[in-house]
Amino acid sequence: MDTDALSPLLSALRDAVLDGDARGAASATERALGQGVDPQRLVDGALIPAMDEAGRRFENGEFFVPELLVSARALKASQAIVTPLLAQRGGVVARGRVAIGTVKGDMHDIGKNLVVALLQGGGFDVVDLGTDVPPTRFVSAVTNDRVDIVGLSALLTTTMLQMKATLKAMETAGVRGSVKVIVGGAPVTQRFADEIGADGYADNAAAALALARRLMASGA
Ligand code: B12
Repeated sequence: MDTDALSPLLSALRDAVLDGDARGAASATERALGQGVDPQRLVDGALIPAMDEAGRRFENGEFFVPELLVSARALKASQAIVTPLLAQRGGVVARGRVAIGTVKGDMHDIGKNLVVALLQGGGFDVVDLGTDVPPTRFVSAVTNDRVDIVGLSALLTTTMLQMKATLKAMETAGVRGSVKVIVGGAPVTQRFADEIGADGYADNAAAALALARRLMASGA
């Protein structure tokens, strides 16, 4: 489909998310998929730009938390349709096992859910620990779920510090050496990842999948 034909479909989805219109977002998603638009294109061309715009409006005082919430709910109505399609792309052979969650004190999960979908789509077996995950829960995922990689997500500058606390808890429990730890989320940087001693950082879901594959190839 050429870009001209695609853009009204993407705009309709983006606008429905920004209007907090969950039904509209679901039907715009179905309509675009019905016309052959790739699900990843819907994520990159409509869902992520919608959340960026919601964030911009929040910063400018045009949106408050209730507006952010309804936009996030509308986005999730689309994500519920798109995620299984992205996750289906994987092969049947698991490439490795990843436990991933949003760190303690942090409820943001839209980006983490995208990472989950792409990892599943890339053939990884994923244990999704959800949001507000305390360090002890990440530790028990390593001991009980036999994971190769632990993924930590944080969207707040305050909760980023929980990443460091989680790595420390893994060290104290004696399990840090048995897994690779990857980190991400809007405020996280490669520099921060290096500072806290994480094994990898990625700034988007596709890069997170590439990173997880690299780590597995290097013997995670
Ligand atoms: C939606 C949203 C919310 C929703 C969240 C709904 C949900 N279920 O997720 C709600 C309304 C609940 C919310 C609440 C709050 N929010 Co908010 N929120 C946002 C917003 C607009 C979008 C976030 C988002 O979903 N982005 C889209 C996704 C796709 O991007 P992403 O998360 O970065 O993920 C990608 C990458 O980072 C990476 N990635 C993510 N995780 C991981 C993990 C790994 C392992 C890897 C490798 C990669 C990776 O891949 C992802 C996919 O490409 C942002 C602004 C923004 N533009 O970021 C503010 C923002 C994050 N929120 C903010 C704030 C302040 C809050 C509140 C404190 C507001 C309040 N006063 O109550 C609360 C905190 C609640 C809490 N305890 O968590 C601030 C944070 C400021 C800061 N510097 O800390 C922001 C930046 C808004 C702003 N500009 O001020 N929020």
